[in-house]
Amino acid sequence: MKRGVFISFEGSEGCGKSTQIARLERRLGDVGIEVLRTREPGGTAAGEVIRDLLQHAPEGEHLVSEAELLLFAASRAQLVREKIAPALERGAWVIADRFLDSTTVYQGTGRGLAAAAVDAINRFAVGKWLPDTTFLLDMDAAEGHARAVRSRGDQPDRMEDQPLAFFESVRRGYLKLAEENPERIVVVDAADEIERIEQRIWQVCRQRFDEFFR
Ligand code: Z5A
Repeated sequence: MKRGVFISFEGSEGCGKSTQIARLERRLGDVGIEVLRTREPGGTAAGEVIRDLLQHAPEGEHLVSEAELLLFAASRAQLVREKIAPALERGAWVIADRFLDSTTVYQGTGRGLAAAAVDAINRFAVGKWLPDTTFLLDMDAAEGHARAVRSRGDQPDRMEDQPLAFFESVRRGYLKLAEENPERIVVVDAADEIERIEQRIWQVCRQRFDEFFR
């Protein structure tokens, strides 16, 4: 059995990850490819409890950055072994709405935790399971935030409730990561039209993983 393809989507809030993941999932379904779609934090029973603690629960309000990092990593460690690895092993594609790059950038660049520690914890959490390709949906932080507020229409959660400078540093962190990993990370202009972004992502998937479409 051929191992499936592992794709992750990254970017700051409101950049259009959910929109593009739904479109890619539909296109893959149309050609008969099984897809497991995940989101982080969360995606397992334990992960959803961690998500609540990180984003909404009053008990998470005063979490220190180090605890935040370990909770994101714990949620991912569970998701990888419970869902992602078995799906890839049975030949399905996995499309992850955020993966370890989010931790590198939000907890490393954004919160200012030491890059070496973040990297070591990230690697320990995911083991050998790394994305084959990552789409970074890049856009101006203020515009992304405005989009997210328009589509959400309610109060920001704990992770969203940060100053603009935080999201600007997140964007810079992502672009630096893309520069350092040009083979894996494909930067896409997230301010472009939805259909054009969809086409670009599809084209990259067809080219890179041609053997799945024969
Ligand atoms: N976090 C972390 O700190 N460390 C970690 O390790 C991990 C996560 C894994 C998770 O948030 C939070 O946790 C996140 C990072 C942090 N915090 N922040 N900020 P989440 O899961 O609740 O949400 P999100 O990942 O930030 O995504 P989102 O805000 O839900 O947005 P999205 O999925 O990227 O975008 P969308 O829902 O597809 O689109 C937003 C709106 O824009 C919607 O109305 C669309 O119709 C519209 N849209 C989409 N594309 C376009 C284009 N191209 N043009 C115009 N309008 C568009």
